[in-house]
Amino acid sequence: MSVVGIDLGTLNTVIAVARNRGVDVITNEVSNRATPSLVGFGPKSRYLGEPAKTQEISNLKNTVASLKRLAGRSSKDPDVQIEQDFVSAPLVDVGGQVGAKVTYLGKEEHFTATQLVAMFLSKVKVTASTELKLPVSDVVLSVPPWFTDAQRRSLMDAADIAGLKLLRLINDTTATALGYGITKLDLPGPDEKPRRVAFIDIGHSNYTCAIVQFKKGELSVLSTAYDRHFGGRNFDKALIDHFGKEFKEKYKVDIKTNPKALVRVATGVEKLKKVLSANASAPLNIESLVNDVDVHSFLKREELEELVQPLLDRATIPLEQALADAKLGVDDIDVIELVGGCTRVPSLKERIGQFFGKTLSFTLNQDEAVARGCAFACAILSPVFRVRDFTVHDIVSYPIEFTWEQSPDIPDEDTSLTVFNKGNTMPSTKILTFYRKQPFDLEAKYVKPDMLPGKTSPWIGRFSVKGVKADSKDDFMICKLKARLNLHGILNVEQGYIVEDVEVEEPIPDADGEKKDGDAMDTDQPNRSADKPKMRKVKKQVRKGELPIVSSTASLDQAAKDAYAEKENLMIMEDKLVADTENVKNELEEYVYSLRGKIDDVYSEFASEEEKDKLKVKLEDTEDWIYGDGEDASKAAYIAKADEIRFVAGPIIQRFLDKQEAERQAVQKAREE
Ligand code: ATP
Ligand code: K
Ligand code: MG
Repeated sequence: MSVVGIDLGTLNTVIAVARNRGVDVITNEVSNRATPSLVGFGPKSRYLGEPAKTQEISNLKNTVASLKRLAGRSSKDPDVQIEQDFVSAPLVDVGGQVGAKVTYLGKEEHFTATQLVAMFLSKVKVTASTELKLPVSDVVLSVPPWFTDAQRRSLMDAADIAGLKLLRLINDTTATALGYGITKLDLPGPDEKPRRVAFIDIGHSNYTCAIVQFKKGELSVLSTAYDRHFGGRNFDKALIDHFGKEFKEKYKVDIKTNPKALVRVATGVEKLKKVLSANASAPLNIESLVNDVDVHSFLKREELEELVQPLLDRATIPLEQALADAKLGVDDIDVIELVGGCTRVPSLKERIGQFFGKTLSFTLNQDEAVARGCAFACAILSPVFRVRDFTVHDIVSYPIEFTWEQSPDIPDEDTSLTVFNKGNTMPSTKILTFYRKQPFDLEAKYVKPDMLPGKTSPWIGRFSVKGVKADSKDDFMICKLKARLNLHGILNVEQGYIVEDVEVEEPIPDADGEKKDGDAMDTDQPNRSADKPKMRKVKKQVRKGELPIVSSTASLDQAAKDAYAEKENLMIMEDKLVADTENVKNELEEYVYSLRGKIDDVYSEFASEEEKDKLKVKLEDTEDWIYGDGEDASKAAYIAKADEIRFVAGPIIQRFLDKQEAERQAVQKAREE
């Protein structure tokens, strides 16, 4: 069993694995350490990851990007409109959630964002298990700290559909902090001043700053702040607009109305942007952009900075917010660690450096820190691994409240309670108490909808508490509900039970006895005595039975999840058949090619002229077939063709092998004598 961490980035996904020696990043089928976070659809199969990127430009309408940013979002959310600018396939409503409309196997299909993420994760699973030569199940997946309950549940469902066991969804800056802390041997001891680090991650679409406090063996997130729409793609967009205008004037080509040209410019400007991070100026040259028109241009770094001025002006807002939330000043921060591809941009480094008045630190691998942290988190949780103990205290991103209908029997009862506040420790459990004579419902929601991404509904879930009734004396049942914001950052009412107040007798503890039961504080003064323990009467709440709870949340129900998983498995089989067919076809081609080379060479003396002619005709026919009618044949058809050739070539090859064997034996015999 393997231990895998996945940084599902907006642009690239990085997979890391924990091994006994430490954590390594896995390379994919084309030896890249990052895989494009893309899924595409074709007439015969899907394209997942690298092939989706290779096919992208000729398959724009059927290629979906921004997977994680779509997951768990409503199609009506204005944020989805923003995403559509970065996704070439049309986004549509699929049963309330956003999804993509594509043509797959020649048919129009609508897939939900959850399904699309599941498809990509299926590929991640194959990439990891191919490289590790082990089955992959246990994984930890990163998410931005601002992900809501619905977004998190969508990713959890996706992992489930892909057949992965998600041990934890971890906030990405927390993963980075874990990777930083767990490898440091010089963290402050319990009585020393803790080390405070600002982790700043600016990626393709998202900017997060987390202030984290370290002591030996533990980390505590003090605050996280973010700009949800700040990253490399905003730089790219500004550059595309700039060159789009320029090319329209200079070359009379309009990239806005030509999707392929637009993608080629997008690829060009991303490269140019990277060159400008290391150089004062850079060229942009694209051949035959539209109708054989070659375009040439050039940009200085200052010009880029002017183009993204509005963005740069926002660059320190998350930093101010993070410090304010942590109630700290810049001087309280000991180290500023930068990760994410976009922190390579000099103007951003400059602004962040100026803000803190300190040298910035780049000791983590900017592209791999999140994935590595996820692998450490997975190792901590996995039973197959022993790692150094390291405790992670994360925090709640948005305040959460429960609301309920007033009990007809308790007229002055409150009808809502904020149970988790922003900045509270996560995971966290709260026990709620209700006095009721009948079943009742609770609803959980985010207290401040304005804090949520886009126009996210604040609703989290409805929890129906069953089995409540008046007791034998027509009194209330005392109902206790266990609400938990769990390791993944989602809210559940995990358990319900009833308690009764009863009087019990218990020994009176010694005056210097350490333990007194909290519930029993209001009892008689303890009586001191040297010999046998004196008893006292205390009122205690004893558990009297379970209360069934029926939950409805943004998670898919089991039947829907099973149906998606079944569909996913069918698509995997379809992809596999296409890949196998392609392999068998390639083998046939190679077989023809190699026999043609050998028939007048090493096999020549083992075949009669008639046999040679027959084989040559067969090879030629087969080749014609492969490039003609057999271009797109079935796996079985390719195998049958190979068998036909083998029927003719087999005896010849056998004679050749027999001769080789005879020679080998002769040599051996000569040696033995
Ligand atoms: P996110 O974290 O927002 O979900 P991600 O994790 O996929 O996205 P990263 O891989 O951290 O993003 O960063 C990718 C971005 O960094 C891209 O926009 C890329 O163009 C940009 N980038 C990478 N290298 C450089 C560079 N040298 N100079 C400028 N930008 C760069
Ligand atoms: K990444
Ligand atoms: Mg990232």
